[in-house]
Amino acid sequence: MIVYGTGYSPYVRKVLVSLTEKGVAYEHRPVMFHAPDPDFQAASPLGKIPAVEVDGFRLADSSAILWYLERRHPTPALVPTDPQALGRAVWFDKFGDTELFGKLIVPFVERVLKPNMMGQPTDEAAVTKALDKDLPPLFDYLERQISGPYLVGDAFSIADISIATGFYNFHVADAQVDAGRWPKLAGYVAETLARPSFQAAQAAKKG
Ligand SMILES: N[C@@H](CCC(=O)N[C@@H](CS)C(=O)NCC(=O)O)C(=O)O
Repeated sequence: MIVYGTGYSPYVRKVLVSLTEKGVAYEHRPVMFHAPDPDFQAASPLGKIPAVEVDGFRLADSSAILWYLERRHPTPALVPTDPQALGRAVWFDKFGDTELFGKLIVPFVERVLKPNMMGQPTDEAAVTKALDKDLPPLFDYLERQISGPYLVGDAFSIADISIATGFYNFHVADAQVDAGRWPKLAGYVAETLARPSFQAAQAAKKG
């Protein structure tokens, strides 16, 4: 399997973590979004990352890819079968990709992406707004949801992958979850990012 997308992307990381958890070998091509690589363009209709290609089959979108992988390589399962657990796993995948991601990524965009890769100045006020206003209600919610090592049921799942992935970028941007205010979330994030699959994905090529 070929995986397109820089290792900086939280969405690409979802795919790399899933592949490692399932023990599937892959070739990583760390392209930026909208890269003019014809093979990547063919795999990603909107030019977004990630996209994958396997034996001529091409697919974009991290969630679509995770569901494809689940059917193609069912063990270990990353999608629960119990109806309520399944519903919650899909919810956390969606919540992570949409509500959480846009706010969690702000420190990375402002402090890493803009100055180092886009030649633009950091807007530290935007970082302060994310940290002080936008993220606390989401962290409060997650703190209430955590009661063990996994977000859903008694096994690691797509819920954990999709919630934890953006915290790597958060940490790279010198931002931390305040363990005094959100002790369960801080512990959960540290433990999840310490998994070998996340460690391998974090070491993935960035470009
Ligand atoms: N829903 C997509 C979102 C992917 C996405 O937005 N990736 C970003 C990079 S982290 C991207 O390609 N951005 C370029 C764009 O939005 O045009 C997924 O889960 O894969």
